[in-house]
Amino acid sequence: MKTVVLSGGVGAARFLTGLVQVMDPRDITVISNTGDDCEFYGLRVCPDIDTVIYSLAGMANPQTGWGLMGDSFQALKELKALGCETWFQLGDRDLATHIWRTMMLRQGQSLSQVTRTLARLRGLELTILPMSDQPVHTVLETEIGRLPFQEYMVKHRFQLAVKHICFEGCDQALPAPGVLEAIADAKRIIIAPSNPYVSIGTILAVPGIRQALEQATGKVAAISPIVGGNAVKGPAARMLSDFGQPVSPLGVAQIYQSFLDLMIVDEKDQALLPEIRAMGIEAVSTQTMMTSLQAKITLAKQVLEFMQ
Ligand code: FO1
Repeated sequence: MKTVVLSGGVGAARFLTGLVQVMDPRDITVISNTGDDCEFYGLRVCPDIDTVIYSLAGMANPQTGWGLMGDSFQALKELKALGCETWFQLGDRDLATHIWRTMMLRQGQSLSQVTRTLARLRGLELTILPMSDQPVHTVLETEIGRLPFQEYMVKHRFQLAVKHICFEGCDQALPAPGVLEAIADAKRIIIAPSNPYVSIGTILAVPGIRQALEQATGKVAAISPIVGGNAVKGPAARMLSDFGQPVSPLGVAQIYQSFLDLMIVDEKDQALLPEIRAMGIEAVSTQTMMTSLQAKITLAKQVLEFMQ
């Protein structure tokens, strides 16, 4: 059954690791956030695309969820000696991906083409589409000024209050080829447990994508990235609070309300189900913490059952 997954980085990669075990990966299309993309040392880095590819290829660093397992950082050490900033940890083997991607883009290939080839070269059978082939840059207006996403996230460890989020380039961006078609054809659309502002929100900001979800005939479900008042990973809880939203699956459901059919929350948040249902959204609870391969598989299986 054709299934679309809207994806950020680590949380989405964990969920997809389970999903490919419980359905035919050839029926899965991932639409990936590219607002976090950045350039270091002249190289194009696509953290969310790479996190999904490395995870599904069994190559990801299990401690961080991003980067490669067992990677070394010799190139970064030398770059530091040459006076470069090295706060973004690019491993030696990871750099090969960014060099190769940059080469292909410079030869005139689109990001979708490069991503498709990369996924195939890593042995993956599912389709991974960037949200757009045009550059979109997530920029945060913080208490110390405007910061590109990775500076806010990694250099400042997301400890700054966020006043506003901009998706620069978004107005000129088009959904990548196949994105709108995949949403229209899907029987199931799953919003991964990713940040609703800077992962999924970025995808929704590409002109046409939110509208495609609103018009989709397939059922749309979201897995909450907020559990028991905290984000499983990253700045989602802090952002909900900065924007005056409930720091709970309720706040997440409000962001997706115009297209969401089903909200899947952790059993710790079971008490919120009636309030979500009162918004006209179906709601169910289950164990959503993906701490082992078995937990990822169990969650994926349950999500498919809930969506039947
Ligand atoms: N996250 C960090 O917290 N610190 C890093 O140094 C870092 C490096 C990095 C390198 C390649 C890559 O693909 C991802 C990397 N990430 C790093 C993760 C990334 O910053 C974010 O987690 C995502 O952009 C959010 O989805």
